[in-house]
Amino acid sequence: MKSRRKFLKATSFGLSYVAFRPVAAMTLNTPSTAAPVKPIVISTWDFGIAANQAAWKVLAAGGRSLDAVEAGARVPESDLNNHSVGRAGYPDRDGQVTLDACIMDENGNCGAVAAMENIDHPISVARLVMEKTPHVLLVGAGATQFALENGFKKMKLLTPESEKAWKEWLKEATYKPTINIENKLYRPDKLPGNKFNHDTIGMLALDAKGNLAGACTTSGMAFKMHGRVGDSPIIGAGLFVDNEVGAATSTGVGEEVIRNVGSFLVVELMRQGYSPEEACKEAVNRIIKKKPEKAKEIQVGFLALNKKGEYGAYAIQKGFSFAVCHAENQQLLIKGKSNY
Ligand code: SD4
Repeated sequence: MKSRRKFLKATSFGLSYVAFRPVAAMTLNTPSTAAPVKPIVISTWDFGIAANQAAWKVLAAGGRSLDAVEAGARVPESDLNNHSVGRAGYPDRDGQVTLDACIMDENGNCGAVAAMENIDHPISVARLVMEKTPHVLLVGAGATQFALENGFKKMKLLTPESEKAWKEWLKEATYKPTINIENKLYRPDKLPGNKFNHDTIGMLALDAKGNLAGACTTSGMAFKMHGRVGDSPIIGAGLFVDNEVGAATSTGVGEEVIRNVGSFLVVELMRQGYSPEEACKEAVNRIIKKKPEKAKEIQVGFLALNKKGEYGAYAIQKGFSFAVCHAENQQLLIKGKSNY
């Protein structure tokens, strides 16, 4: 009751705040599982706030959660200041920008692209894979070919800023999958949760009809090996949706998420009665338990939404944040709880 009162107070404050200061969001330390609401959209990291706005337009008009998450994920994909999602993402160690994305609807349909080059908006290509092919995942040149055949334009993705960062990295050329190396190398204030932070976006939505969908899109770990694919386009790892139970997504070092089939695990734990936050925490604990020393050096965060509209998150390291958007407050930013 206490936390519900606190939440309501916070959200009504949020409404007026949003009305007068549209560019600023409010950050809360409130428990991340709040009173259930519907429709709702949640997404990883601070920049999820902007992405949520696009998704909200769809949800507020009574639209489908699948359309909402696609619209939302496209926002960071086209943000030229975002170096870990979409067209301005940092390249791999060979200087190639390769993009990964997946999407999943309320009927268990899903589509994905991985290691796709020269095409922006991988989330929309992933949706087309889901809707127009008998397959779930297209990779590399095949994904690019499919996108071109479906009206996408070929474009150079490496921006001058990304190229500069890559050339700087080449001086030492050491790939260390430490906590958001792509940000840490250049600006300490770009660490997770900071206002400059940009990272993989995972987005989950519950529409007015009570249907769930999710999307996840990334340029992957900066300066990865050419051809490396992380968790983000892997159904069950970076994203999973089960319309009977809930949806989950992840961010951080994808290898550890894949090893634990993280998002599927979170959804299955919710099926067993865990709250979204408890389920995310247990998935994080599995990673830590298997590799306690490595876990100290890396970030992985999970975000979950259940069928009732309750949400929660948990990460290995502090600094993980997520954005929440519903009728009462469209710019809520919540500091995720963490093991360390
Ligand atoms: C990956 N999970 O490719 C993504 C990247 C990410 O912080 O979230 N980076 O492993």
